[in-house]
Amino acid sequence: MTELAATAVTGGIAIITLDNPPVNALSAPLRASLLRALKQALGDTAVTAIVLICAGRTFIAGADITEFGKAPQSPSFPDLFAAIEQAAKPVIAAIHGTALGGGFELALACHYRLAAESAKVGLPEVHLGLLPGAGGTQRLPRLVGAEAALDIITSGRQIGAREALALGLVDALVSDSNLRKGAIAYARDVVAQGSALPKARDRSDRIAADREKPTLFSDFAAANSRRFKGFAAPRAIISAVQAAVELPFEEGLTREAALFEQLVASHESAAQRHVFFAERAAGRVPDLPADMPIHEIHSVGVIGAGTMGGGITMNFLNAGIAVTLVETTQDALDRGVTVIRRNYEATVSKGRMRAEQVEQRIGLISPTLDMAALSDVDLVIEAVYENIDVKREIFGKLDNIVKPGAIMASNTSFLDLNRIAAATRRPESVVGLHFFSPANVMRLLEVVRGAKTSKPVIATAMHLAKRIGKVAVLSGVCDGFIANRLLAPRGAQAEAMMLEGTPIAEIDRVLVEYGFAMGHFQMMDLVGLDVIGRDATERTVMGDLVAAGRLGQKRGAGYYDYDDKRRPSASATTADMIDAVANARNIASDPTVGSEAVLARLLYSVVNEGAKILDEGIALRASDIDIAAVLGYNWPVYRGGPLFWANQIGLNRIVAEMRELEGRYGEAFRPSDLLVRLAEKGLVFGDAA
Ligand code: T1G
Repeated sequence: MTELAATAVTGGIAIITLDNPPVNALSAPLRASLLRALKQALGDTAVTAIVLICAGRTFIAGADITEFGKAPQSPSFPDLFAAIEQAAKPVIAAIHGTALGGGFELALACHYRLAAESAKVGLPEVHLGLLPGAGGTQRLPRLVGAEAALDIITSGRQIGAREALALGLVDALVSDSNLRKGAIAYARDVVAQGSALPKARDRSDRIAADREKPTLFSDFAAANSRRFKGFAAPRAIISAVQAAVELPFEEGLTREAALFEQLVASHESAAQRHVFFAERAAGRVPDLPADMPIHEIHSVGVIGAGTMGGGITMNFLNAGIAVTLVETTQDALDRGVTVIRRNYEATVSKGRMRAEQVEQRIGLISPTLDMAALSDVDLVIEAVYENIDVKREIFGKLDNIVKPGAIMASNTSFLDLNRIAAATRRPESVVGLHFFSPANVMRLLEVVRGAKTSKPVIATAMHLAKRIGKVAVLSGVCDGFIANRLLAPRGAQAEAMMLEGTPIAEIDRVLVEYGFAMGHFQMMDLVGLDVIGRDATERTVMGDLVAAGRLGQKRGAGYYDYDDKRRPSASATTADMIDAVANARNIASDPTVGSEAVLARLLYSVVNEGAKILDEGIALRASDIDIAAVLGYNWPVYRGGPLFWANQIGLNRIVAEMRELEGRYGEAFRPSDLLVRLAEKGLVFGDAA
């Protein structure tokens, strides 16, 4: 059996190299192999010190997440880490890439930590609904103090090598190209010094100081209550770090383990682990060979410098890609560039960007009123308003301007991409790139595959998404593609319940209680009712509100009234408008009572739409639909997305309840064929039906 941890001894230094592609996840086989190598080196009298280093692109990136939920396999993390920490010879972690989770926790159990200059360390377990379960909540506070430890663990952020050195997380830095040699030299120096081996667990100075701050933990919890709302892991992390300050090390480890076991068994963590893998699965397109040639994208054109065009442009500027920005008037062009500049300046003021980067990025824009300037770009993204004739006219012109092989993309959010492609002589080069507002923030990018879009163009779009920090989900052509189509029923049901007499504040409260950042009507007010402007075929409350100038939060009144702090409150005017529209449309009063009943109306309709999107082949897989909801509509990540959530409820129960709802509310609740097939076979979304 090839050992995943191989040892080479040079000049008395044992270098144990871990090699478990792609990210050296600390799987059970790797833990076992490492323990064998460690014991062998400790028993070898020729060995005076031990270096742990990794092959490939990164140090250990954490426990093997695929092992969660399975029977634990030895050696356990605590056993392996105790063997390292209690070793009689110096053990030095040589870190490159990203030492994360259990990987960084292993480094904390080592006596010394060396980092390559480009390395990063972190404890991102919180993003999986977990906490560092291998001593991280106990060792880290002893090195950096409770406050820094709470920030690092609850944020899950990656810390660059220089900051790690300053914090005392690593002991020295070496150049990227010199990590192995630097670690050997460092080991030799450690041996030569012959001093006692430092153990993080023995450090008490930092936590002694923390014991003098009795409200440290309650203050931290209170200061972050909004950010942590609905999430179990942050609260558990606070408890674990508090145990590090208040309990002896071993008791703190026991406390940490108990909290970890609770989290790893929770629905929330299962949902967040599902999202982790779903994000990565979304980038895989079955019918695209792995070696599919892609177009090199060195320059981009964006047509339209409005809200979407500006946000789209920023994605490319952030990736260092030049953008030719086209508008029809100088005023619109100037306004577009000004908004981009202001966005960057706001980021600088938050300390998340250096001031000199603003000019660097703005300097990548070539503003122009002349579409002919797009003749040499590799990709053009059209981001003008949603009118099929305007888009077809633009693509007809582009066809005569852009170079052979250039990709022409539309940011359309629901129009028929095939009709847009048909305006050109090269539909194989036309693709949809549907960004979500604000386009420079939302991570979802729907790549819309037209009937004639070529495979290299799809492969290029999927690859480009990752390059600009987006998660691409491939969509077929339909009204609303995936995310907008998926969530439309939630709005329809919310507005139906409103007209039946269910208070809009109750509907919104149920959605916020479920975990959405805000309810349906509050979101409409935030976006602006005039912006949403639907092609209503009949009288609507929104239409009456707009006619009355109640455009939403920006006007201090929409569905809700807003005080000077923009806090929403019930509006008698809106209540009267609801009654007037309900009467005009002969809608009987029949309020939906109870949170569960309101939630079922709102979200079962979404689950049903997701099943249709999947059954029609618009989405490649169930988890893509979950990703579209989580990343496109902020579906609470600890719910895993609509289809993952439906699986947890049980499809049989959903079908039965939908049939009752169908009897009262009709078609929208007729269970889709796929949903019925899965339920009848005792299957779940994600199974082949
Ligand atoms: N376990 C299993 N597979 C993993 C993995 C992991 N920890 N990390 C990544 N992969 C797979 C991933 O699914 C993908 O597979 C491939 O590796 C490349 O990943 C005890 C309990 C390291 C920053 O949360 O953040 O330790 O799709 O596409 O963009 O306290 O992967 O190719 O088949 O993301 O270069 C804590 C998770 C675990 C880190 C690299 N650690 N990973 O990003 O590549 S819990 C994490 C990442 C834990 C301890 C606790 C990123 C990355 P495939 P990728 P990347």
